[in-house]
Amino acid sequence: MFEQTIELLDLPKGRPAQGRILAELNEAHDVLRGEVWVELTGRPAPRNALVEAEAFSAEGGGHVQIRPLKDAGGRKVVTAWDQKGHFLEWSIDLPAAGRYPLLLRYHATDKVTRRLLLNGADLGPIAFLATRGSGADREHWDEVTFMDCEGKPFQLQRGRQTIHLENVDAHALDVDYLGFGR
Ligand SMILES: [Ca+2]
Repeated sequence: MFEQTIELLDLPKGRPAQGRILAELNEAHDVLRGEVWVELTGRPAPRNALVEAEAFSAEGGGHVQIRPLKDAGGRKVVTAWDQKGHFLEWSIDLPAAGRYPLLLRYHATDKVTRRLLLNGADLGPIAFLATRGSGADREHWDEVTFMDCEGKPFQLQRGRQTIHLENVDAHALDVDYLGFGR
């Protein structure tokens, strides 16, 4: 396991970007190559379409814990969401109708599945890849976006939205915030 931060230069600003990052590891007698596909939204999520995970509006089937994240200026996260059938629900007001990806900042030590209901519609399971580390540091957290079953952002009306996520695999998912990106 290794981590390397690189700076991406000359990418279009304010627009989505997709591409590959190639990596070469030069050993004494070998060169190991790997690649990863990346997608950048190009625009930060609108602040008014995000909700802190700890500000959930409903909970059932268990009780999460809320704890502060180290060195994060008082930022809090939801943890101990590791029982099957335990669900959380959040309400978010969207200022305008449109197409939005679901966005979530999380930490997980294993691959995790949650059942998603959006405004009461059962959209089935969504999967989260494992992130790094224990979740104690900011670098252990990743932001991920989800699209609808056609690979497009969700078509949503203006006003109150309800996001419902249910634990279906008894794996833990720690969440910082969630909502809708651009
Ligand atoms: Ca939070």
